[in-house]
Amino acid sequence: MRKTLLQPAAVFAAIALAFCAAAPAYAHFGMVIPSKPTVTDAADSQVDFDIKFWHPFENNGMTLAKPVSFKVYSDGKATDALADLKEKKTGDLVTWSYSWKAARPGVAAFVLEPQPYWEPAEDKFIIHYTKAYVDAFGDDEGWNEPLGIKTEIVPRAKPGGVYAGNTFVGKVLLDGKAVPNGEVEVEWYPGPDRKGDAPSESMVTQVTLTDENGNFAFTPPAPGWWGFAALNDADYKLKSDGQDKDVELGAVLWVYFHEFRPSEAAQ
Ligand SMILES: [Cu+2]
Repeated sequence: MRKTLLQPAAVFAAIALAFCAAAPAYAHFGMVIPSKPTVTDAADSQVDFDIKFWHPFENNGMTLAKPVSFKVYSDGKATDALADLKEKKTGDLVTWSYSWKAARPGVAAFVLEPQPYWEPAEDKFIIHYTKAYVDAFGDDEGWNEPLGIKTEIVPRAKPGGVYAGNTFVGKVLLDGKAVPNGEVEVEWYPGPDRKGDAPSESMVTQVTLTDENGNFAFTPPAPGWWGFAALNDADYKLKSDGQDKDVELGAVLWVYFHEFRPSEAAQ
């Protein structure tokens, strides 16, 4: 019994390794990572973004083809900044960068819509609508409004103001409607030059579920960037080699959790 269970898994792993650059069990995440989550100083108002399709905890990934769109939402309007994205290489993979300057107080949301990514190992396409927020000059209002994208995580805790050990709460929307009992994958991103170390594969990608109202809660144990990926099947198919294939729609949100060091202010 056990043997027959193991064999398909081994075959799956071999196939996955052939297509996916790294360990196959690890989850894919769209990534939009600002160089800082909050701008406080006009002399230091430039924010540089690292944009990629990745296995964050393992810190390796896939090539990200030229996105469908990259939008900046601020002051109630969306601006397409796709033309300002710069292609770069991370190892031998294509990733992207983007630079933005905070010009006035307010919260800006940055949203990547990638091209569908065909993942043979999972026999489906993956599209991760990926979002991050940056708040500037003390105005941190408006982060709890849906942006109206295909699928998104709407924060229910201020994304620019959470410490490691705080509970983050988000609401998952698909086509504007709450997703009850939906899966949300969670991964830590150790940073550009590090990779995480977990006791087992099941600890690389943590998983939580939304409640009947589409809300989920998660409490990161450590500071840094944490990604939340709410995954749902699209109500349409895309063709690979003439065959209809499932499409995974991900609503991905990246949130920075600060280290809690209250004594520093007193020093
Ligand atoms: Cu992969």
